[in-house]
Amino acid sequence: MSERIVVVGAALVDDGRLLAARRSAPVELAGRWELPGGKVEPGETADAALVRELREELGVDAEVGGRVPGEWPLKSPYVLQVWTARLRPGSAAPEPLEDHDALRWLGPDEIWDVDWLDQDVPAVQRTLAHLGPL
Ligand code: 9L3
Ligand code: MG
Repeated sequence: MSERIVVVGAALVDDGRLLAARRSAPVELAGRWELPGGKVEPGETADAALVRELREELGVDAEVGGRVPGEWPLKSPYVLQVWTARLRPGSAAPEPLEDHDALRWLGPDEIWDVDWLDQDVPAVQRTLAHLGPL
């Protein structure tokens, strides 16, 4: 009943920029920006889920680093956790293959130029504090 389901989001950093993805679905979230990712499936580890989600959503081959401390409530029963990630050498460039209709690589001065989902705002703040200079 009170089981929570973890949604993993990627702080995917490349060349000093953070990837933001604009959701195209569901309609109440469409147009808002997020750290890409999704639900951890039963029996799956968080980092395996993130690698899978980034492959499915963006077509990339990613390597997951460490977890950003903290957890942010989403619509019950979901909670958001964030992990750092990088593109593996030879990975394709990210493309919005499902659930997104635009991607942006945000430089340090551009992080707040996009309309992040409400729940992603504190997660992005904590991520930046955790990472230090991009
Ligand atoms: N969500 C919020 N911020 C994020 C992510 C990856 C997801 N950075 C929310 C949106 C959905 C739910 O979590 O309500 C499940 O995400 P998905 O599986 O639809 O990506
Ligand atoms: Mg998703």
